[in-house]
Parts: sequence; C-alpha cells; structure tokens
Amino acid sequence: MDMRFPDGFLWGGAVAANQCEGAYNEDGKGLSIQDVLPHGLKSPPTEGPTPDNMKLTGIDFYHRYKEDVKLFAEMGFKVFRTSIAWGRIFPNGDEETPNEKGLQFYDDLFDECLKYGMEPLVTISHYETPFHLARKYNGWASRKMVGFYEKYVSTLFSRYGGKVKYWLTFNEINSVLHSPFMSGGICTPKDELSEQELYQACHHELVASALAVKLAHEMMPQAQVGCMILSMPIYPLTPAPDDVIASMEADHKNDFFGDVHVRGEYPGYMLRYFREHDIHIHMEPEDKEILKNTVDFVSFSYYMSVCGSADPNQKAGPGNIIGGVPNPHLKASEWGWQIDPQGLRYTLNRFYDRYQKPLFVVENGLGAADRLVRDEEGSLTVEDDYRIQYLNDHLVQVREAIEDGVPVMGYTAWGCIDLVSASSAELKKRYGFIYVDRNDDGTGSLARYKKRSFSWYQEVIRTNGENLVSPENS
Ligand code: BGP
Repeated sequence: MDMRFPDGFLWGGAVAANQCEGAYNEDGKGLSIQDVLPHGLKSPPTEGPTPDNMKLTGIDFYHRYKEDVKLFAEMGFKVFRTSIAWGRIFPNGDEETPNEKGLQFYDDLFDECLKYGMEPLVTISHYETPFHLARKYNGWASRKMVGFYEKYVSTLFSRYGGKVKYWLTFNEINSVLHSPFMSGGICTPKDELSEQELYQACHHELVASALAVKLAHEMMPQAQVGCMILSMPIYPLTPAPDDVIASMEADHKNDFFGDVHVRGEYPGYMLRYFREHDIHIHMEPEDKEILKNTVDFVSFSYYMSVCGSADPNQKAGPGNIIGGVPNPHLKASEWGWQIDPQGLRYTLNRFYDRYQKPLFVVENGLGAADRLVRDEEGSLTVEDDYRIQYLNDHLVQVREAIEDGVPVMGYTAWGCIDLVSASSAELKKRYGFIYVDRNDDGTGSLARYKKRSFSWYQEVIRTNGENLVSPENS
C-alpha cells in the first residue's frame, strides 16, 4: 500500500489547557475543578488548591507558548488542538461579563498558531468546569449549566470566529458516566449518584452541545463543529452469543453520545434502557428541536481496546477512564493500557459505517516514563523508539482506514509536548515529542528538549506519511 496520506490531511498535536498552561490564578482566572484534583482520578477533590497539584503550574505553557508553538511549527504541524480554560473567560462561570485578560491570552495564542499557518482546533470544555459551578450548582447535574455554557460559547464564537475554524464541544463527552466530577463537575460522589441523575446530566451536556452547534452555524458559517468521543472498541471476549451481546450493550453506552450528536435524537436502545431502569429524562419542550442541530464531523480519542464479557467474574483491567476485560492477545503500556493499533482502523471503519461523517483522530499516543540522556553530539534527548513504534503502527492503521474509504480529516498526537496526566496528575507519564524538564516533586528547569520522535514526526508530516513503515514492509 502506498503510505502517502491524502493532500490537505491535517497533521498535528493536541493538549488541554488544564494539563499544560499552569498560571492557575493569573490574570483573573478562577479556580477550575482541576485545581482541586491533585491526584487526578486516584483520590477525591481537595477543598482548595494544594502545593502537590502539578496542574497549578503545569509546564508553564501560559508563559512559554511562543517557544512551544515555534517547536510545533518546526515539526510542520498543520493543526494544533488545545482547549480554552473556561475559568479564564468566566472565572466563576456564572457572571455577566467575561474576563478581558483571559480572552486576550487565547487571541495571542491563536495568532501565534496562525502566524505559522497552523489551524487551531479548539475544545470548548476539556475537563475544566469552573469550580464555582461545580460547588454551587453541582455541575452538569443542573440544567442551569446549559445557560452558562451557551453564554461562554457565544462569547468564544464572537471573539474568535475569525481565527478558529474547527471546534469541539466537550472532550470525551461519554466519560461523564464514569468520572462525573472530572468530566462534568458533579460534586456528588459517584457511588451516591443515581443513574437517573447521571443520564439527566448527559442530557444537559447533549443539549448544550447541540446549542453550541446551532450558535456556531449561525455566527460562523465557515466553522465546523465536532463532537468528541472517548472511543474504546469492545471486542467480545469469546464468540459466545452472551459475550457478543454484553459487548454490544457496553458499546451502546458509548455509542449513545455519538448517535445523538449525529442523528439528532435518542436511539431506541437507550430509550429501552431508560424504560427498563426506571430512568425518566426531564426534557424542556424545545430540547427535541435543539438536538436536531447535528455535528459536522466526529472526533475521538483512541488509546486502546478492551474485551466485553457476560461473566461477572471477569475483572476489568486499567484503561483510559473506562476500563474493560483485558485482551489475552495484546501487550500493555507501562500504565497497563493495552496496545492495539488495528483497533484504530476498526474504530474508524465502525464510526464511518455508523455516521457517514468526516472523522478526526484528535488523541492518540503512548504515555511512558521517558529518560533524558545525552546523544552523540552531547545534546540532551530521549531515545523514545517505543513511542515511534507505537505512533507508526497506529498511523499505518489510519492509512488502512483511508484505503477502506473512510474520510479522515486529520490526526493530532496527544500530549505533543509533555504535560500533566489527566487520570493520575503525574508528569512522569509523558506523551510528547518534546521533553519538559519537570518532575512530580516540582523540581526541574522547565527547559524543553527534542526527543528522537520529534524529527521522526517532522518527517512523517514532511513526506505526508510516506516514511511510515507498514508491517508488510518491515
Ligand atoms: C484522555 C483525555 C486527555 C488525556 C489522555 C491521556 O482521556 O482527554 O486529557 O490526558 O486521555 O490520559 P492520561 O493523561 O490519563 O494518560
């Protein structure tokens, strides 16, 4: 197979504001839920910011973004995915007027990207609900959030409409079912939340997302808006029909979100689930109409696949927020996430079969404990051949999916510069092409060093994929 990707393919990298910016209380920013989550999903939120929270200072992207964007440009990025910290724009989330200094920061950041011909791809809400909205309203459990979000997005669209063409409404929207606080700012502890409350919160987010699409289309006719799904294909652990059905039903819990975003209404399997579990979604009269504002493209994160089983004795292994039964055929990363490049081709085909919409791979990568060493010329670097291998193998599968006829808009490698992990809030779990000298004890100079994967990815972009090695040629 010719490895060249289609002309215009959007190569790039992705980050999220809360995992890299730092400057958690500068220029009027309000606290976000991340500022009280020093250990990610490993322990509950604290009362306020604590010094062991690496996200408070992150990798200081807030002050160093020019240097970092220049490095992205050197790799040849056509697109850079980042998120806007809601609390920089509306510090509490429910005030009347936005914070000008916060707005200015993103103006400057987007200008810097555009200077190099790099399209910003902006996640409107990436695990960063203003803390005040979480505490006062219980986050997305409250319908009030729809109005606050609507105001926030209309502020963004009127300010950045001329600069940003690609928008994503909620990062990994389906994760709210699994991590209600981090994903939805819902303070009620997960084991005390009923399914009724959880699915009602999902409804609020889905309505808010559709309103954002509506507003975007009205305010920025040239813009394209996507949903963003945490994708994790669920293979039946065995061919037993019970396992196949258990896997299908587990898939439905994720598919539900894409189905509403693309089809504009609740799917039948979900209505059945609600009926059978005594869940009654409260809808305002206008909601059904609002949901008909469907997305222009579907974006997703992909790190791993899992297995589904009807056997309750099968234990779930670690994974990206959602775990699942480990696959006996796959190896895992240092953090126990199983590596399955072909799952990416499978996912792309599955989404396209289901939606017939353009697809965007907006997160994929390998978290590893990199080691800084001196190369032959004496420069500090990381010899991350394992990352090159991972990314190569996944990109080959993207190319396979394109060959299958799937329209893929682009690919943004997750954590293109090292940043703080979402699930564990560690800096040790690194994804970048660029190493950042910062450690979990807060030490480090914050200096940036190019890893071996830096020049490799630069070459992938320069050759439009031609240097990728498919298994048949290796
Ligand atoms: C996704 C999130 C990201 C990101 C990534 C890697 O769930 O959208 O924010 O961090 O996973 O996960 P982690 O940081 O836990 O390794």
